[in-house]
Amino acid sequence: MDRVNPEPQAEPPDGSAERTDATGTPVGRRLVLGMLGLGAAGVAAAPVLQRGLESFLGAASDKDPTGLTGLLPNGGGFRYYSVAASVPRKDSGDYTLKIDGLVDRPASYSLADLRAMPQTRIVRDVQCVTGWRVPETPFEGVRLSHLLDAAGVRSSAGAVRFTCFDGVYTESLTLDQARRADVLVALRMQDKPLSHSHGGPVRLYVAPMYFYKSAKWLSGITLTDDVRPGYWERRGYDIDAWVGRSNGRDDEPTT
Ligand SMILES: Nc1nc2c(c(=O)[nH]1)N[C@H]1C(S)=C(S)[C@@H](COP(=O)(O)O)O[C@H]1N2
Ligand SMILES: [Mo]
Repeated sequence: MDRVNPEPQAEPPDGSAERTDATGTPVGRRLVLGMLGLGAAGVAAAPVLQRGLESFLGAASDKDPTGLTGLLPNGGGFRYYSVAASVPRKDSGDYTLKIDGLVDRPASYSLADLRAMPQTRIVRDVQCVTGWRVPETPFEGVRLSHLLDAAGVRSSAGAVRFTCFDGVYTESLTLDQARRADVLVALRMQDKPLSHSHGGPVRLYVAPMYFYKSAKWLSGITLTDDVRPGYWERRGYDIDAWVGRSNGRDDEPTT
């Protein structure tokens, strides 16, 4: 039997989608109706319209708790997801990645620093928990384990917390998960530098888990004692988000 998974981007379980605007119209509903009106023309003109819609969403609300930007196409079968209404653009001039918390050597890396480190390329299917999938997508970047080793993780650390320069999104992994060879601090996707909409210049890439673990616009890596649930995990999603084995799929037949 098909299990209907909750759609985090459409209706966060915290009820924030039910906010109303000044006229009493639920904000989420109003935006959905507006966007449906775009039809085929909206899809064809997506790259341009997307920016317009992002600023429209930004005007409608400070943040975008409805996550409706997730309905926007992002090219090549991807959807654009951001829980923040607008995200600053960063490039080699102003990007920094900090590592701190329970480490002996806190560090701050520029994009050039990260590019100078050994790069690993991984090709897997991207899988969003809401059902869409993009087969065989190459990601390339620095193994997270490399950065953890450089920082000198203290024995009291048990987890890693990730923060983003959108100012809202967070993610987390256990230390064991974070040390896996298929977890990257990614600088490239589909053999190109990561674009802004895909979380550039640097995003997390957690190959064996649903794509919500792959935090975009990564700016901070903090070693903590225990796992701190991330943005979607505080809203009901599994922390251990193994593809095919989490978020309600654990009890399904494995045949
Ligand atoms: N900072 C940030 N990272 C995020 C998200 C987000 O809203 N903000 N959404 C997650 C989800 S649910 C998915 S499916 C992917 C979408 O990545 P894409 O926009 O490159 O398709 O990013 C993940 N990382
Ligand atoms: Mo997702």
